[in-house]
Amino acid sequence: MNILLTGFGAFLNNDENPTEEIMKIFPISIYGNKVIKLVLPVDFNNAFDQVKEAIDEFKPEIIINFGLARGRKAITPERVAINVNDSKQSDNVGNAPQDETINPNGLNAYFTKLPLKKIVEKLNQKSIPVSISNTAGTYVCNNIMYRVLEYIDQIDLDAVAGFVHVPLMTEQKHNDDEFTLPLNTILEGVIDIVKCCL
Ligand code: PCA
Repeated sequence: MNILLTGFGAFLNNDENPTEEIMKIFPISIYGNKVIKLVLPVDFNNAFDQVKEAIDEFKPEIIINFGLARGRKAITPERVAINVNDSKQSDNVGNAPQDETINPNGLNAYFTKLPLKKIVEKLNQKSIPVSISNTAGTYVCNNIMYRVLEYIDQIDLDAVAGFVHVPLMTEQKHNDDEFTLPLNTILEGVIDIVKCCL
């Protein structure tokens, strides 16, 4: 089967994005399954295009999108994406939508298709900080989560799909009081998350 994983590039005050680093080092296959890896631009209007192309080409059975949530103290699989674009700060090309919908004709929200409890149990066993998040925010990550779940619903693709936020990585520029995890720990968590979906 094909597995599609995505991360994001740098944005706002984050010079680096651990999810971009994860895409660089994640293996290209896992238990014989092909892994397709993309790094998406932090751009409300264009981030989804590459994901859509990859979904159309590879018809992945697992799709997991990753992003950085600075300030979080754990790896946080998201429960729900809402039909809202609302951001105080601009994306990388200057969009700062206010109280907009992602799709004016779309559903209010989509729930993740990731096995949340199984993921929490598995990462807990390894003592990797993990907790379920009930909001993916209203910035570009929520947008991607919503659009992926909406799209696979529209094309009737039976995929295990969802979004996971990760904390800052220790290797990137951060203040002393900010929570971080070493890149290797984040990688281990991400590998376990993919395994939970197989
Ligand atoms: N995090 C942002 C967008 C890109 C990223 O890695 C977010 O949480 O929306």
